[in-house]
Amino acid sequence: MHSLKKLNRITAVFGLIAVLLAGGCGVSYEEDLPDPGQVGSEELITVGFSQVGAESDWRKANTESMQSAFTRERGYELIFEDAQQKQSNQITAIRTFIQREVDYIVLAPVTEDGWDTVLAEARDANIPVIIVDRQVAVKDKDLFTCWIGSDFELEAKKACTWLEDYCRMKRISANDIYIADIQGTIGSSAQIGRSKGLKEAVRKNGWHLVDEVPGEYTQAKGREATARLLQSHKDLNVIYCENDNEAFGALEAIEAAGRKAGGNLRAGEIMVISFDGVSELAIDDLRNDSISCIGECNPLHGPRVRKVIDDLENNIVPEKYEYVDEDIFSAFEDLTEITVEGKNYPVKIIGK
Ligand code: GZL
Repeated sequence: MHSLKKLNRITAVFGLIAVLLAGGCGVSYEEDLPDPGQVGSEELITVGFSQVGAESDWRKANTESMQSAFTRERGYELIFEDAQQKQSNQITAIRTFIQREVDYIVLAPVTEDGWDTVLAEARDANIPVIIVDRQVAVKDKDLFTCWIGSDFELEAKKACTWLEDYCRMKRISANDIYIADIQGTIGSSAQIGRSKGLKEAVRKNGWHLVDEVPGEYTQAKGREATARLLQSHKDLNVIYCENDNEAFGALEAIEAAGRKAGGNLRAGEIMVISFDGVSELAIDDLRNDSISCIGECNPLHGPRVRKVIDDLENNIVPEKYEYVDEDIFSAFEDLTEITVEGKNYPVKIIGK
C-alpha cells in the first residue's frame, strides 16, 4: 500500500514536469524537486496517531509505547495528535491525516460511538485504520482493519473474583460488602466493561452497590468523588476505582476524612480496588496495603501495531481482534490464584 501509493505520487510529479518541459512552457519545477538527500523521507511509512489525551499514567505509557515503536530510524514518520479527551479533536485529527495522505491511521477512541462518518472518509481515501485500546461501535466493521486492546470485562471479572475469594478467606459476609464504583470516561469500552463486570458480581454475590459516580480516569475526579461518597454512604467499605489515578485520588480523600485504606474491613478500613498497574506508585500502594488489588491493563500496544502495519505492507491480513495478555496484582499472599469462568489465573503477589 505504502510503497505503491508513494511510487504513484512520485511518478505523477515527474510525469507532470516532463509534460510541462516538453510543452516548452518554460516553467521549471527544478527548485520544487526534492533534493536527493530528502528522497529518503519519501521512503518513510507515515502513521497518523490520534490519542485520547494524557489523563492517566496508563495513557502516558501507551503514548510512549507508540512513539518508541514508530521512529524514523525504524522507517516511520509518526504524526501524533493528543485530543485532550475530546472526540471532536479526534475527528479533526483523522481528517487532517486524510488530507496529508498518511499511509495508516491509528485511533485510540475516547468513546465507542460517533465514528462511522469519519472512518468512512478514511476508507474512501484508501487509508487503513487500526483501532487501539478502546473499541468503536460502528455498523460496518470493515470501516477499520483491526483492533488491539484489552478485555475490560474480563479485567473486572478477575478483580471481582479476587474480592469474592478474599471475603471467603476472611469470612466476610457478602451482605457486609458496601461497594461504590468510581467509573471511567462514560461510554468508553474500559468503563463499559469494568462497570458491567462489577454489576454482575454484585448481583451474583449479593453485595450492596451503594453508588456509581464518574471519575473520568483522573486523580482529581477520583478524590472529589470519594469525598462525596464518604459523606453520603457511612457504610461504604469498598471503593472500586476504574483506574489507578482515580485510586490515588480516593486514597487522598480517605486520608483527608480521617479514615484508613486497607483490607481489614472489620477494623473499619476501606478497601480500594483498581485497574492499570502501570506505575511504580500503584505498585507501592499495593505493597503498603493502601490498594488491595489491581487488575492489570497492558498499555504496550506500540510493537503490536507496528507488526500489523508491517504485515499489511507485505499483504498479510491481520487478526480482526487482538487481545493483549494481562495479570492481576495483590499483596495479599494467601490468595495466589483465582478462577474465572473455569479458567485459572495466577495472582501476581507484590512482595513487601
Ligand atoms: C484502558 C484505558 C483506560 C485506562 C485509564 O485500556 O482506555 O484509559 O484504564 C486510561 O487509565 O485513562
